[in-house]
This record gives sequence, C-alpha cells and structure tokens, in this order.
Amino acid sequence: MALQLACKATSRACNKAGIAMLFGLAGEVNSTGDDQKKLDVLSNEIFIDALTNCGACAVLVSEENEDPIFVPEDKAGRFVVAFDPLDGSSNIDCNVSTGTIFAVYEKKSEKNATVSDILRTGNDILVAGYCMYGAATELVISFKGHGVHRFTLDPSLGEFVHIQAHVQLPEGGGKKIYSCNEGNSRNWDAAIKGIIGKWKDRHGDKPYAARYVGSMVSDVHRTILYGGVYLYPADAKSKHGKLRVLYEGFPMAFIMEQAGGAASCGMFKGKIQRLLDIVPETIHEKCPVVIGCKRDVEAVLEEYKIQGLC
Ligand code: FBP
Repeated sequence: MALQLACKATSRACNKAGIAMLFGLAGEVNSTGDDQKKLDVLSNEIFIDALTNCGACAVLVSEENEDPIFVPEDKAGRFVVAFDPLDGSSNIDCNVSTGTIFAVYEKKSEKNATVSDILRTGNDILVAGYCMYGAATELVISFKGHGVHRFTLDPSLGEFVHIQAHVQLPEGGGKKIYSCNEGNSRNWDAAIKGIIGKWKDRHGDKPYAARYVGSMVSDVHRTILYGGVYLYPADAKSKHGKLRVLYEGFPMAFIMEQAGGAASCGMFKGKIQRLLDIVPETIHEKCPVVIGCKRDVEAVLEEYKIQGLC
C-alpha cells in the first residue's frame, strides 16, 4: 500500500512537472554519478517517506542513495525494498514515459537488518513490480506464484483499478520486436552483433521491428504485452552493461519470468547466467540484461554457442 501511494504521488508530480517547474536538473549527482533531475530527487523523497513510515520495512536501497537506508527501530518491519524511484530519467524533460521499479524481500537477519539482507539472489524476491507514468499511469505487480497483475490509475477516484489478471507474454513469443540501444552496437560482442544482424536480415522473411523508448519500464511493458525481447547487453565500454541488478535487473526479470518469459544476463563474469541466479556483491552493481519471450532470449543464448563464446 505504501508503494502504490508513492506511485500515485509520483504520477501526479510527473503530470504537473511543466507547471510546477520540476523539469531540469537538481544540481546534484546520484550514487552512480548520474546528474539528478528535480523529479528524481522528489520521487526519491516520496518513496523513502512512504516506505519508512509504513511500519513494514527494515532497510531500503534506492538508485538515488549511495548507501542502504536503515529504518529507525521504532518504525522498522520485516521487509526489504530495492527501488528505482524514477527510471528513464533521460526522458523526463521531453515528457516521454518514465517509471518506478521495485522488488521486495523478507529480511533474514534475526535482529536488526544488515546489507546482507539485500545482497542475495533474485530467487528470494517475494514481490516485484513497476509503475509506468505514460498516457495512463499503470502499475504492474506480481506476488511470487500468484501471477502478474495490471492496474490503471483512475485519477477521478485516485485509485488503481485492476484491469488485467494473470498477464502472460503472447503464445509463441508474439510480435518479432527487438529493443536495444543500437548506438552501442560497435562495442557489442560477436554474439549480440550476430543475433541482431540475423533479426534484421531474415533472408526474405519480414525482418524484426526495432522499438526503443529508452525507458526500461516502457520497453519492458511493451515486451510483456506484445512480445519480443529487450536487451541492454554488456559491451567493450561497459563491461557489466548499464542497468543495476537490485532495482532494475532483478525486478524486471522476476516479472518477466512470472509472465511466462525468460530473463538472462547473456555472458556475465565469463559464463551465461540466468539473471535471477546472480548474487550481487554491492548494492549498485550492474549486470547485462536480456529479457523477453523465450523464443528470442534462447536465440540470443544460442548465438553465443554458434559464435563459440561459451
Ligand atoms: P536511469 O535509471 O538512470 O534512468 O537509467 C536507466 C535507463 O534510463 C533505462 O530506463 C533505459 O532502458 C536505459 O537507461 C537507457 O540507456 P541508454 O540511454 O544508454 O540507451
């Protein structure tokens, strides 16, 4: 309930950003050296306040905070939340969809929570989700084993209305769409170059379509509903890719698998790895992301074999 309240408040702030002079930089940098947007700072405060005061959380990890946030003992509960308060921030000022991404664990520590309560595999996630701030504000959430559910915010009610239950990727993989930043292609390894080349030139068959919003929430939301694959692979410049394990990779991989898709890192630390199996060493660790329908994720992994890279 605290997360959905914070999503509503962030949605309103995004809607009013132009009027409320919330576009532009806040003049500070975040935990991984990115310039913070005013809305990054505001949404971060909203989520920290809501989660700290709901009485259910012990420790929080935010993309915008260098260190974990330990909830004061008198307000602490048994859950651990990792979140990216406003993902896709490069799109904020031009009013293209952005989103919030989150994952929830139950703390293991008997007494006070420690960072080891969050540095664990994605298989321990209980709940994950994202909220997309687009033409409509949509919340997509999954409780482990209970399917993926889709809600739309009804501004007149101020409530999220359940619009779709047990969301699944389209049978067989759906539309042939690949989604990645091809501007990085010259730094890609042979397997990623190989598979993208094959999707673009299918010897007479209709080529795959390229779609890339540049906001992970939007690109993943489309992939779940229409099919295809979203990739942010590692490359010669970014050895571990760009996206962060705890509050981007894990939650989206969890949702994708719960929706009948697949989620891999591709080649990571010298081997092909299922994304949820990795164990992050630091709270802002990065990992490559290859997620979507099984048809296309398996084709990427097969290309590593074809190229003799594994
Ligand atoms: P932020 O959390 O800093 O916004 O970075 C994540 C992200 O914006 C994703 O939403 C998006 O998929 C990707 O980075 C876009 O990166 P690039 O501009 O390199 O394609």
